[in-house]
Amino acid sequence: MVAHHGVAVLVRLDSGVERQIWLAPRQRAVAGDRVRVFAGRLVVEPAHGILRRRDARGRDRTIAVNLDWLGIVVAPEPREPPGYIDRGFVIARTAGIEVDVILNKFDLEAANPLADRLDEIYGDSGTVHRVSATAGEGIGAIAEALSGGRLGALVGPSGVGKSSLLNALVPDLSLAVSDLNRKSQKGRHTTTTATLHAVSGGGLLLDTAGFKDFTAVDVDPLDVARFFPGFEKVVLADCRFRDCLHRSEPGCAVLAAVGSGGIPPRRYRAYLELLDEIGSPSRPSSG
Ligand SMILES: Nc1nc2c(ncn2[C@@H]2O[C@H](COP(=O)(O)OP(=O)(O)OP(=O)(O)O)[C@@H](O)[C@H]2O)c(=O)[nH]1
Ligand SMILES: [Mg+2]
Ligand SMILES: [Zn+2]
Repeated sequence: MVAHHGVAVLVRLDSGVERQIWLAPRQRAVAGDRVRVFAGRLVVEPAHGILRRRDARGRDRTIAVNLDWLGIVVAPEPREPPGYIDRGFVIARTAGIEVDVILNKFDLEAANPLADRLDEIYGDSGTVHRVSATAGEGIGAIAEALSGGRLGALVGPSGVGKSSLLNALVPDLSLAVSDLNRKSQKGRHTTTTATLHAVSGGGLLLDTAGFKDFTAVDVDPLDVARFFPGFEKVVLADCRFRDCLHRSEPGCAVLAAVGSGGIPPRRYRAYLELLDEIGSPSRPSSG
């Protein structure tokens, strides 16, 4: 399924032709769903790689399904909220989705030091792509990450350039793009609905509406302990307890790595913050 239009959805048939199909009452479908069309009706097949988040109002939202890959897009301007990338990694990995970080607007001067910092933090967890949608630099690597018919999505705060990247990747595509708000330097929530596009090399890539609250759904503390980015250096099997949360357990390999400088204290503090938040899901999100 390619796009959602409220009471109807746009479906791409095997022939490549796109067709609008009415949804049955209470029927649900999201971009990325594999569907069959039978007598003018939609049959939605079971999905894997389900990416969800909780929005500022506490509602659970499905961003996309059947994802093999997630590109978390950030930029020197506007900067993402603290912990955004960490949450993205944990949420996606828990759902079995591979993650890369995409630093867009690499043409801006502030991008260089930011790229080095991102590499330092996330270099062991995924690729940190340095790209510029407007200069057309580095974007081929995004298509490559999807080669072999993989399905991916770009997510990130409003204004980092997700739609601009798709426009650069897909010939003849002209998704709406807007300048940042001059006062706040934030995005304007230009994209309001996810859309799916074929990129060169055979992959499929979703543009999504920007959001700042990447709050986890279906993630428990043990998922955070397993999937927090940067803990790959530590062999988690080395923790004495299989369900170690790396707080104060004896024989914890993560604590040992923090002690010996293998994991920076800042990263460990970020981990504890996310762990506390996941452990108390009733706390209202600050948005
Ligand atoms: N300098 C620079 N500006 C860029 C680049 N890519 C995008 N922009 C600008 O960033 C602004 C926002 O781009 P969009 O593509 O609309 O951002 P988005 O992430 O799709 O935003 P939402 O749809 O609101 O989530 C526009 O003014 C773009 O021209 C880039 O590589 N370099
Ligand atoms: Mg957009
Ligand atoms: Zn441990």
